[in-house]
Formats: sequence, structure tokens, C-alpha cells
Amino acid sequence: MFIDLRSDTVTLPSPAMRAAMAAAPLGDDVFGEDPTVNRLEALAAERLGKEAALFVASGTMGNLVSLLAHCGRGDEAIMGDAAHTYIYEQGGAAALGGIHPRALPTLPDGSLRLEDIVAAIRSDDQHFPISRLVCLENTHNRAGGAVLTPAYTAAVADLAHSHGLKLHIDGARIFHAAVALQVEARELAGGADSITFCLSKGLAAPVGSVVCGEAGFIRRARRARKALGGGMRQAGVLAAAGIVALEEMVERLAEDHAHARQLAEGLASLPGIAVELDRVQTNIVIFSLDRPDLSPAELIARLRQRQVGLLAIGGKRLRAVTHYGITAEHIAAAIAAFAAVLCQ
Ligand code: TLP
Repeated sequence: MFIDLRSDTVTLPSPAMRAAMAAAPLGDDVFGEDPTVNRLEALAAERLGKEAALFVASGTMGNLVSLLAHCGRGDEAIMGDAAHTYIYEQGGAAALGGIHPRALPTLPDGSLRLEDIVAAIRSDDQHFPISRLVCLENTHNRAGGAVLTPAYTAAVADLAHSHGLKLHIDGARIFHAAVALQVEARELAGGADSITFCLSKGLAAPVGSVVCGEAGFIRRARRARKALGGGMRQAGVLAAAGIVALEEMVERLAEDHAHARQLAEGLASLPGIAVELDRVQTNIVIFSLDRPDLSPAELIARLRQRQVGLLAIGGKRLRAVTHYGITAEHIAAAIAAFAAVLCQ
């Protein structure tokens, strides 16, 4: 069996999801008439403590419609230089929305310095774009799944609001953060004006993400979704799996976190591998390979021959992600495969 640690996006729907998809009552969601989409949106809004929600095709679409709903052309969005929105979304907000990204250093724990945010907010001067939005990411992908606390998020929200800016959270893995911190997801979304989370990563639904925020914001995001071609008609067939994801798949994320720790500790003992164990807080393990005789690409190729999948994320860094379908036995087998490659 292939032990696929490349991403939690590879998860397959559970039997309960397949059954719910087959049985879901459907309608035309662009008319607002798909009862299953409506149920998912109400459930998501309630879980995130927001007024309303919008089902979208992907995390990328969720972030993009959020930025389009908050910002106009020529407005500026402040974000980390390691943020998914900055690195991995094709610059969509700039390309499609004319939104100028202002990148600040992302700290190793996934946060932005409050002083850096304040310093980046533009004064009222015709030379400058208008600062409109701050974006955070929780958990932080390139910071190895690090979590941002409710206190930090509230501090950024207060700061943004006191300068007339909004706060968006890319919460693709917000439920991982909630489980790791043992808080409700709504506490992590507290002061944010919008939050996107993904159903199709650790929560194992086959497709989709949800954007949550106040009703007027969601109306604007819905318009943006339609313009992007994201009006999905009988989307309840997908939303049904999302409902199961929210109701049945959140608590089990603790297993994925335990497996990530098991993997990180196993890797830390191998020659040429460096893992910062403190940074392994959820289901992502980022480590570096420092061996003159082996490049990250070669390590990946050799592990693939041994039925283990990983991703290279630049330089000497590699990433492994645990998820639904990966067991403690798979992790033990993966560590044995690493040992066979690195110690031969
Ligand atoms: N991340 C993917 C890749 O794009 C890197 C992964 O394998 O981790 N926000 C965050 C924090 C994400 O990690 C991702 C996906 C997204 C947004 C985008 O979600 P999708 O892939 O649904 O567009």
C-alpha cells in the first residue's frame, strides 16, 4: 500500500460521506434552493460563530472571494510572505481583483509581528494604495502546521479594526488548530471579519471549502463566486459530505496530530534529518535534509520506490502530512523506509 504523506488533500471520503452524498436532497443552489448546501452553510456559520456562510469549490476560491469581497482595485491586503495566499494562489487577488499584496515577514511560528502590521498600514497619501485588509493563516502551512492562539488573533483583529482595516483568516486547517488548542473553532475566528476553512483536507470530504462572515460580506462573496464560475447548482451532493465532515471528522484530528508527532520523533533520530519538534503541533511535519550524498529530490524518489510519498517544499526542506487513512502502523513503516534509505 502507498503511504501517501504528500498532503491531507489526498484523503478519500468516508463510507458515511458516500451514503450521505447518495441520499442528499438537492436543488439549484444559484437560486438558493439546495437544502443540503443551505444546511451546510448554516452549520458552518454556527461552528465558526458567524452570521452567514458560503460553500465554495476550494480553499483557493474561498480566499479569493473573501479578498474580492473586502477589497476593491488598488486596495492593499497585508499578509505574510509565507502565506498560502501569497505563495500558492497564483497571485489571484492581484491578477483578478487588482488587489496589491503587502508581504510582511512570516515568523517561524506562523504569526506576523504586530509592530510590522502597524508599520505597514498606509497613511492617507495619494502615492499609496489604501490599506484595507490583514490576512492570517491558521494553522500555518509553511510554518509546519503551527497554530495561532485566540489571544493572538484577537490582538491582530483589534489592531486592524482600530485602523479601519478588516481581518481575514485562511483557516484551511482551523479545526486542526481548535483540536490542538482544545478550544472551539469559533474562539479562533473571534474578531475576524471572515474565515475560510477546508472540508477537503483533514476533514476528508471530497470537494469544497466554506467562507464565513457577516451577512453583507457573504452577499458580496456570493457575487464574486458567481463571477468566478463557482455557482455550482446541485452542489448538495458535495455539501452532504461536508456536513458529515463537520459532524464526524473533527475530533479524530487528534489521531493525525499524534501520528505527526510519532513521525517527527522517528525522523529526528535519523542521520542527516533535522526536525524542530516544538513546531510539530498538528498534522504537518516539516524537516530538512542535510546530506552531501542525497538531495531532497533523490530522497523522495527513493522513498517512493518504498511506497512512501512526500513533498519537497524548497531548498533542503521537505513536508509530510498525516490524515484520515494513515495509521500508526503506516507511520512505523514510513520511518522504517526512511531508515532503510538514510542508513544504507
Ligand atoms: N494547500 C495545499 C497546497 O496548495 C500547498 C497543501 O497540500 O497543503 N490555504 C492553505 C493554508 C492551504 O494549505 C491550502 C492548500 C489552501 C489554502 C488552498 O486550498 P485548495 O487546495 O482547496 O485550493
